[in-house]
Amino acid sequence: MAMSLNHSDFSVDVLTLLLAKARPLVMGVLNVTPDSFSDGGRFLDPQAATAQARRLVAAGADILDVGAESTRPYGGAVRVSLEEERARLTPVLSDIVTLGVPVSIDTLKADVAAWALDHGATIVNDVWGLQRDPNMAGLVAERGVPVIIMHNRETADPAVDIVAEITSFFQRSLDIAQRAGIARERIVLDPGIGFGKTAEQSLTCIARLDTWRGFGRPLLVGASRKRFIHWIMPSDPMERLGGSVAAHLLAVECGASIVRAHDVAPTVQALAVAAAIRNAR
Ligand code: HH2
Repeated sequence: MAMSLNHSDFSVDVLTLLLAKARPLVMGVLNVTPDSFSDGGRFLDPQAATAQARRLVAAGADILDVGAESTRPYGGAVRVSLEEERARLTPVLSDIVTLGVPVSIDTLKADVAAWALDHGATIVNDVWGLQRDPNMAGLVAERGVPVIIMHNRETADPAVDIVAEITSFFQRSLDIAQRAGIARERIVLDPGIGFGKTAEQSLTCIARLDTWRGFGRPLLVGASRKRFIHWIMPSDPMERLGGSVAAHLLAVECGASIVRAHDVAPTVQALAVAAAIRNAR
């Protein structure tokens, strides 16, 4: 039976929330950026950002993932200074941490993560899996917070065996985590859909997700509005809702415990219907 949790429970153990809810979690995306690939500029204004956060929570988001620097691998996301990233987050973070769901900070910088943890975020989302900023692992260990380790690479190479590459990347990140003193039960693994991957490799990541169940950690998939959908059926980012929902449903079938979505209401509804059909079997 589901029980209610407050956001401090989540910092104890990601599995606590998963077990308590007994269903996949939906992480709602909040981009306080001018240049995110699908919604850049829409939520740069603090009022628009907090209103969007409220909508995401009302729609059923279990976690809010806030980012102030686009991670867009191709198409030239502008690198943002520490000061600028913090300035974008400052008017938003203190408000969204009061909404009753845990907030994760999506950043490449340990200094930004530390600042966000000081201001109420309780999860670190590192799209370089502890392998970019040398201070990230130490920070996560010291604060004892959950961390999302996402696979990434600079460029896509169709010749790469993406499943094997992600497996060794995860192993390397887990070794870094262990050496830093991060408890294994604080870790979530994410194959990083669209990051340094061809469209086919992104599809493979979802189809072969069960490969990484062997690490014994919850798996997160963020397929929302990503380019592989356009590769299957040409569409602008804002027109990829059907593909995003389909990808997340299949990801859950293949073992994902958390999906990262811009469009929370349809994702929550689709997951609930899929679960109900599964239960009726
Ligand atoms: N995808 C994006 C950003 N952060 N974090 C995790 N763990 N997994 C993902 O798949 C992931 C992520 C890209 O999406 P978005 O935040 O909308 O775009 P941008 O990075 O351009 O702001």
